[in-house]
Amino acid sequence: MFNIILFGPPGSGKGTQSEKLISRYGLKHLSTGDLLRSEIAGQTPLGMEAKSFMDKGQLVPDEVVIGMISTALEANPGAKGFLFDGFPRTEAQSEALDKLLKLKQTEIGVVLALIVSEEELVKRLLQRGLTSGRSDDNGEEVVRARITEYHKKTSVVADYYARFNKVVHVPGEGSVDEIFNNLCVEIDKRLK
Ligand code: B4P
Repeated sequence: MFNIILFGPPGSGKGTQSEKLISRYGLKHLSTGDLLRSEIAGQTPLGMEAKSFMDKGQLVPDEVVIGMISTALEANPGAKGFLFDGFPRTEAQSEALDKLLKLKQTEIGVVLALIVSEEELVKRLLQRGLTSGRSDDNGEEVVRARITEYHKKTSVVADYYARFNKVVHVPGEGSVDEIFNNLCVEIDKRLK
């Protein structure tokens, strides 16, 4: 089993690259953003709670997303490996993920961290907001709040995995295919 974390600030291209990576490597895609948006669409109690945080550009409480990931791992016993997209986003989520994977006698193989400048992130998210209908892309204030939340709570996740020598930084600006090829080079090195 080979498990990957695709890491980076909001709008760094995690969702975009995940689609390509799961198809190349046959991994199960676990995106907490997608899982939360599907709970919101289904108007579940969890979705309604999550929405109140997401609309303000804030992270959803740890226990909510950890519970969702735990359920998703249990639901996919035969997976060849998992691609975690947008999770973990706090140190508590990182520790919880390590424990959940240990129970499955596996671990994170690599953390691929996409590097994108703040101005490019804001530009991409506002552009997506024109068509996505996503309330968290709707206006510079909420977009900047998400980036601030990333610096306050999420950037430490890279430090956490760096302690185990698992982090590789990959430039996240340029064409989608160019970035994808650079990510594949890093994965292939570790699969050998
Ligand atoms: P997510 O759904 O994870 O999404 P994201 O941060 O917006 O972006 P991503 O990096 O996937 O960007 P994308 O590829 O789409 O999170 C949404 C919210 O959910 C969070 O703010 C939080 O509230 C909540 N949440 C999720 N997980 C959580 C957790 N674990 N704990 C707590 N809360 C959680 O790319 C963005 C745009 O850029 C797209 O329009 C794309 O077309 C464009 N783009 C991509 N690559 C490009 C390139 N190379 N060049 C130009 N444009 C590019």
